[in-house]
Amino acid sequence: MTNGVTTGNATTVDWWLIDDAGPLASATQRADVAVDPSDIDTFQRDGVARFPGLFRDWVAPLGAGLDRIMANPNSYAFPCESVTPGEPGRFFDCYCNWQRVPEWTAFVLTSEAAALAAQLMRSDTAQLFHEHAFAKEAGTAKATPWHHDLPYYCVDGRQTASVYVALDPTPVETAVRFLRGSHRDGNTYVPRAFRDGSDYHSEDELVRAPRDVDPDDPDVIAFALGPGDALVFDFRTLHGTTDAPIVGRRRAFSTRWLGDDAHYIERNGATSPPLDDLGLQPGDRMREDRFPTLWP
Ligand SMILES: O=C(O)CCC(=O)C(=O)O
Repeated sequence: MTNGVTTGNATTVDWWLIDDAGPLASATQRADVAVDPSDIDTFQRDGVARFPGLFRDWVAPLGAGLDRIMANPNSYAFPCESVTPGEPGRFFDCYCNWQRVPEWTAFVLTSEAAALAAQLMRSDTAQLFHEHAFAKEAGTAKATPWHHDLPYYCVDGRQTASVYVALDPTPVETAVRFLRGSHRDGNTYVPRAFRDGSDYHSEDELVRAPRDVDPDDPDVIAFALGPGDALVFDFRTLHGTTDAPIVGRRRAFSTRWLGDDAHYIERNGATSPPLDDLGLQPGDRMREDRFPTLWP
């Protein structure tokens, strides 16, 4: 335990507050957005694309929800503190709370995120997998280890997207960096714990994720972000940060989206979130009651 919070994303509260999210999805409407074809090409080619200011109006409500969780983490699903005793700052993350935080429920059910993800994935549909929020407080000098998201999940597919919304001004030095084109390298990398960078135990044939990526590699890209700017990246795109100390706060709210070809997969190792009770067979589409299709 650190600060009274279980280390590693364990949870004592039930993720599912809503038995069947389908009716809620049908009763609500998502905002549309016209994505420029050049941004779709960028996302497909580089594995990441940027949308300045798109979610400016959501910054205050999304941030208020995250601050409530950070003040009372054990009442929410999968809280995690990744700064170890003696290290400066606070590196907090949590996921699977969109049903518990009304502002986040409103975001997934009404914002442009679903339409944006669908178009970038070149998918007819966008199905919500879950959300993941991050906060690094001033002075935190803990790198986010290089990783890609797909092998943390019990899903596979080539049409996936994370819509990552910056909630604070984020200078390029402390922003998430991406290895451009790595979503197309054919590798699946071993997931890593954020707390100490250690590899997850897995019986699958996975490649060890890079411990660091050459900062002078022209394919390492990062963007200074303002509140409400979004980065959208493929679950297969490698990303991480340096250990440059955080100035001010650096919070972000990410929603994870599944496209037409995404499906359930059984992994021979831990997944995050741990979803081994879904009653699905490999190849099945994820359950609509838990993971509602929100686009179209
Ligand atoms: O904000 C960060 O440092 C990490 C973000 C991340 O790894 C993700 O959204 O998948």
